[in-house]
Parts: sequence; structure tokens; C-alpha cells
Amino acid sequence: MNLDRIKWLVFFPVIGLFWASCQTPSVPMDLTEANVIPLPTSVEATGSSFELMAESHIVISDGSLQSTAEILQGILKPSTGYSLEVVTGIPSDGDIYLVLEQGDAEAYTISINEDQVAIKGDAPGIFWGVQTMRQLLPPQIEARTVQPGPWRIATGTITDKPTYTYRGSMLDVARHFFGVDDVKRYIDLISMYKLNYLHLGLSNDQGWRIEIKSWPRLATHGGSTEVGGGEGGYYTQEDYVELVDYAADRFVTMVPEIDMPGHTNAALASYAELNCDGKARDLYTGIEVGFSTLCTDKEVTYRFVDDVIRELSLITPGPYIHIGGDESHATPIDKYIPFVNRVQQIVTSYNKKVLGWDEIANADLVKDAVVQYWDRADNALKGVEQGAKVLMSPASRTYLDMQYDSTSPLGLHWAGYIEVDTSYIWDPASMVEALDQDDILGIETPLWTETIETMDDIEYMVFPRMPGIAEIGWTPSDQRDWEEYKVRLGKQKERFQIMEINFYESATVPWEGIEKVKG
Ligand code: IFG
Repeated sequence: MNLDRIKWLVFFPVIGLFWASCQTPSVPMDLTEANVIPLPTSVEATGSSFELMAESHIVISDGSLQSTAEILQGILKPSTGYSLEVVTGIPSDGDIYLVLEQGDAEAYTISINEDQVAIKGDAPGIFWGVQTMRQLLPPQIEARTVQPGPWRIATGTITDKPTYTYRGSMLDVARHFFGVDDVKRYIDLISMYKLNYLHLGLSNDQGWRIEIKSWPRLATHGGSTEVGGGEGGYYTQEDYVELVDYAADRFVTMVPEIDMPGHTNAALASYAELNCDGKARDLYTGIEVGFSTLCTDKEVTYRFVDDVIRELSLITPGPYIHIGGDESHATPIDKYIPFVNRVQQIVTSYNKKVLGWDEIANADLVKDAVVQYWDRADNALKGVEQGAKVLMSPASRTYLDMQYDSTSPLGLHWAGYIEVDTSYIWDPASMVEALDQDDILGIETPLWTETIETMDDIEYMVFPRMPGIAEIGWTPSDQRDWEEYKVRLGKQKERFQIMEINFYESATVPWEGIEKVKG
């Protein structure tokens, strides 16, 4: 047999097989088989595919979409190697088209045909549509180095909008301090799953984390340590504004918390006059709660609160200031109530809305106050009786500082062990008797950091439970089912691995993806 025939019979098929094996596994060409989290409201497939090409552009219908287009370009360019120039105007074949249209808040549609992907909606809706689109592409799209294509998306139409308008995460940066870059990554991760509020726990017994120019020792002294005695840290107001802007570009609204009158040892250690006995407290590096209180009898306390709330309001464009109010066991209730009432007046005097842990419902709530249910359902109901909305953060379902199970190396378990299924199988609108969906502003998943010290620790606790809680905030409960969701979650494994997310590989999830090299 001559050489030619051998080539045809052996060489080319081998090359062909090799070439095929190098191809990015193409996503299923059935759009309804896409594994998007949160589950979109409706998906219709037309059974063909769109392919992103080197000549593709990102076309925007309005200059206000420039930032979203550049964030999309930042996702696609490193892994495809395509320049994906952002231009304003009319799209050509092969382009991604972002079209600003007024409609339901945060709603979007993605229309995919063989020639174009068009994402239409209001500004946040388009950003959420971009998060959905990145999940329609192969997981390799998340790589930061050029991967082999092709980059195909199944054709069809996705129509989507959120159930709750407030879908948040709370990051406690007081027990352990996390720098600007860690918080930016956290914002990247929560916005990928359409969470739109970041509640930062800026002060607590163990640390004060935000510069207040009129009370400088709060940060310089109160921010100088943390749980375990580490060096702590704090955000200058410039750092904080950088985080607010970074979050805003991803349609995440910042909610700063100054916890009071309890959980205030860092402030009490920084300024003697804030203590009833006039003696500054020692800095505290333990994890007890409920032992501290501002001196509610002294006028200087309210000047302090006013200065703090004023400076914070000036650098917080979002509607809420969180005043804490939890676990004030060292503040007699007859002093707690007038204190919370005065603090609420201070917040509203700076045109901000009050958000507070559920204990604040024992005070006289101002208009538009929001009660964050974490512990006492009766407090949540007291809030509703006063006309407040409830932000659902039941500790037994949403506290991601809870261990997954008794073997988890990180976390606490006072609210119980919270495995991935436990954090998903519940409905905010039926969690508390007599608390209906109309009473609920939304959902928020707190991560307290007594035992959490690094970004890897954060990711271990937040992945994979946070995507499921994000789905609870976004997808109607009658469209949610754990047996179906866990399969979609399992298929996110490759994406987590490529993004180097340090996720917990829970046994409750049927994981699919690159086998982790043990060792
Ligand atoms: N409860 C405290 C938090 C934190 C948490 C740890 C609230 C509102 C226990 N208050 O949760 O400061 O210590 O799981």
C-alpha cells in the first residue's frame, strides 16, 4: 500500500480526532439545556447556534451601556483572544448587541439567532442578561488565557426578571478585615448570580473599618486589630468610594452598617467619652457578643452618631444606612428604644432609609424602615405591624458562617448546620407564619467572619450556597425544585474551577466537571 493511502487511512483521521478533542466542548445546542443560575423565567430554544468570531463587536444602543459593555469585553476577550471592540450604532452579523429599553425593573430578554445575540432591557437588566449570557457559553470562557474555540451559544429567546428587588449578601469586614481587592472579587462573585445589594458590616466589637474624619481614632485605633489579634485594617473614605463605584458598575448597591448601641467595643476603645464611666475600653479580639453599649444617656453619643451617619451618607449613594441594633444585651430596653428612635431620626435627616436587625422593631419605626429578620420572627411581625418591610435573613437558612456539617473546618453552628440543600429548600414567603410575600422586601445572605480570615475561606463558605440563595431571591418559588437545581449547580463545577473559586464540594450535589487532581 503506498504512502498516500496510509496518510488517508491513518494520519488524517488521527489528526481529525486530535483536533476534535482540542475543541472547547460546545454547549448543548438546545438552549433549554443551558444550566443558568438563577433559573430564568422562560427559555425558548430554536435548535441552532450563534458563534462568536474574531470579527465580532459588542454594539451598544446607548452610551450609558459603555461600562457594562467593557465588563462583558473583559470577560470574553482573555479567553477568546478576540478584541470584541465596543462600538455604538447598528450591529452586523456576528455581533453582540446591547439595547437599552425601558420595561420592568431589572428585566431583560436575550434573543439569539445564528447572526446575532441581542440583550435588551433597562441598564441593570442588561447587566443581568450579560451574566446569563456568560453561562450560555462554555465554562472555558471564564479562563484568563486564550482557549481554543469555537465559542457557540444555542439559539432561542430568554425572558427574565427578578422576584424580589432586594437580593443581597452581607460581608462582615469587622471581625476579620478584608481589603479592597478581596471585596472587589466578592462583588464580582455575587453579581455573577444577580445579587444587587452588598451590606458591609463596617463596625463591631472587634474592629471599626471606615475612616470617619471627625472621629479619626475610630479607624486608626478601633481598626488596628481583629478577632485573634491580627493587624486589622480599615477603608479610607477614598477606598470606600472606590468600592461603591466598583459595585455600582455591576449594579450592586452598597449598604453600610454601623452596628449600635451594642457591638460597639471598637468605638468605646477609641474614645473614652463614649463610655458612661468615661473610661476607654481595651481593644477586644475575642468572639463574645452582647457585652458592649454606647452610653445612651450622654449627648456626646448622639453627636458621635450624627457625625458618623453624616459622613457615611455623603459617600453612600444607595438608599439605606444599616444601624445594626442587634444583641444589645448591655443596653436596658427602656434606653434601647429611645436610642434607636433618635438614631432613626438622624438617618432620615440625611435623606437615607433605615435598615436594622429585627430587634429594632421594638422601637417606633420611621417610614420606610426595613427590619432584617435573622433571629426572632415576632420582631419581624412587629415590624410589619408598624408598616415596615422585612428583609429575610433567617439564620438557620442564610447564615453562611454556619458550618456545612460537623466536619466543616470553618464556621460556627449555633443556628444549626447548613448543608447546600438546607440553604436552598425554603421559601421566604412561607418561612414565617403570617408573613406574606407582600411584606418581604427581599433576601440577604450574611457571612459573619469570626472564623473566616482569607478570600479562600470566604469562597469556601459562600460557594456553593450563595448561588442557591441568589436563585431564591430571583426565581419564583413555584419554578424552584432542589432535585432539578442540584443538577444545574453540579454543572457549575468546571466554571468554579476555571475561576479558581475555592468551593466546598458538598456531597449533596451531583458534581460534573474536571476531576480535581487530589493532593
Ligand atoms: N449573631 C450576631 C453577629 C455574629 C453572628 C455569628 C447577628 C445579627 C451571630 N448578630 O447575627 O454579629 O456574631 O453567627
